[in-house]
Amino acid sequence: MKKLTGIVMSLAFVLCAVSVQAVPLDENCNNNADCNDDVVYCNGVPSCSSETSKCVAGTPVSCESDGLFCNGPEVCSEDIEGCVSQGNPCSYSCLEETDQCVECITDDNCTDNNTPFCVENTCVACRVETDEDCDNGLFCDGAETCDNGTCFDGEPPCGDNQTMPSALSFCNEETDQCVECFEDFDCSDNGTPRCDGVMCVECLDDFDCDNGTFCREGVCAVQACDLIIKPRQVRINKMFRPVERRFRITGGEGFDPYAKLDFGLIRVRRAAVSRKGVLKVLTTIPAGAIPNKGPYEIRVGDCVGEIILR
Ligand SMILES: [Ca+2]
Ligand SMILES: [Ca+2]
Ligand SMILES: [Ca+2]
Repeated sequence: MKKLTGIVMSLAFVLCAVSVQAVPLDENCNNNADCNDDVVYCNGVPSCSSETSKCVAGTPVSCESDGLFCNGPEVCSEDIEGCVSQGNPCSYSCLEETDQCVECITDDNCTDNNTPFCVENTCVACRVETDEDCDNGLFCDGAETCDNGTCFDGEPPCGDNQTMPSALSFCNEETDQCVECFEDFDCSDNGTPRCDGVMCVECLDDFDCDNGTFCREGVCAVQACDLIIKPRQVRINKMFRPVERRFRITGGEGFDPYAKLDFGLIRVRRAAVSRKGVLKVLTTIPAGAIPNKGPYEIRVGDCVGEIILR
């Protein structure tokens, strides 16, 4: 019995092998199953033509669009034996609304430091009329401006250096200032040979002045005298509110008690001159307005003196 079963199965196998004998294209066939598929999915499955009874090529798989532009066209994939999106069709950014490839959509798409802003899908140096985008942080080469996405250089604010040595033609990048000089060397006028950092002046201190004159604000003053101020010391430590202070002031040769008073940040409220020519001044010292302790200059006309803030 076992033997008979074996024979039957062998026979069935041979019959089967004969029946799957595939038919190539353009050869005679009886039905679709006869026709040989080339195992390529995307070119479709061959079939047996009912008209000619020959095998004909299959219809290539057609993939329907998913309506999205930015994931690329849908195409047949042999790998998955189905349709796939081919991928972003743009080398930069893709705009789904208009089905367009563009340079950028947001600033993040602009990776070149020279054109970091995205304006109307183009990477530009500056946003429309936004001069700050072009500012290179330098004062001395002028203020850069933005025009239609492009930055333009500014005019140097101090002019062309050194063509007009008497004008404020030097530029100080540290203070953002046009200056006449950086050092004495830049001061060509013998009358004002010293540089105070901004201007050429006659003197920086008394040593620059002859004939008993004194240096006052860059000028050697003919009339100069020392003030004698009482009290000489004023306590400002832990001063939380303004305080009144009275001073009695006399001076050396040239002292004029009626001359203009200059107490700087200390406010002069009243001044009077005694019969002996002593200038009496009532002042208010504002709290917190005078930052430094130490000598504090006071002027009466051409005369200068100092009190000591403690
Ligand atoms: Ca095929
Ligand atoms: Ca698509
Ligand atoms: Ca600049």
